[in-house]
Amino acid sequence: MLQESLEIRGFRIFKGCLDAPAQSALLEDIRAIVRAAPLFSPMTPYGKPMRVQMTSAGKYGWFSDRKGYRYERRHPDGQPWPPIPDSVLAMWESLVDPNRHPDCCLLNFYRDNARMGLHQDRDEADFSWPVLSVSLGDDGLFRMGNPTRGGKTESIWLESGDVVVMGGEARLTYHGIDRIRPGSSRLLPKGGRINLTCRVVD
Ligand code: MD3
Ligand code: FE
Repeated sequence: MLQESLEIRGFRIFKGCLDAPAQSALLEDIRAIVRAAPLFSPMTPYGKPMRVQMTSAGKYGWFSDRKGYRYERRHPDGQPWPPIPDSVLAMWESLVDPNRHPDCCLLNFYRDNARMGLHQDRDEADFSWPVLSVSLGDDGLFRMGNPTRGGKTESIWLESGDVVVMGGEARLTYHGIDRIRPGSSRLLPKGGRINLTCRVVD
């Protein structure tokens, strides 16, 4: 695991952190999660399904419906979420904190036309904990804004194997994925982009 990083607006970006074998191994762990806890399209509080499909591992999973955004202890099918893979915990231990594990590993899956609008992540109790993100598959155009809505933004392409740590000033920064670049990676046989984020929730 490469640990050289660049920093933009408090986002620590580790380009090419995972090599091809590590990406393939992580993908197998993700397939096991999706078998245990199938992907679903959360409903926004406005009643529209999100374009990104999701599932989670860990004590909590992120969920959304007409009642709002929140963390739940169970998948919508009623089962507890599967455990966070050791490979992911090892990355958290070396890049974030060896003494406190994340409560949730949220898995986002982007098909060709999926995107995620600018938003803040604020359903967690303690924003002093960073969020760790791992990208796999097709490139995604990641946009970073400001701690309040509006203002200038900066974008970078996140590629398969890139890792980002959002702590400090970056933790409450508006961010999103404008689009993916279909066909840019051969990791996923049918294409698409996976992003995994680890969060401390409680
Ligand atoms: C900045 N995911 O799951 S990862 C999300 O690529 C999310 O799927 C995007 O935004 C994705 O909430 C971006 C980078 C990221 C993740 C969480 C953050 C940036 C963040 C939380 C706080 C601040
Ligand atoms: Fe987010």
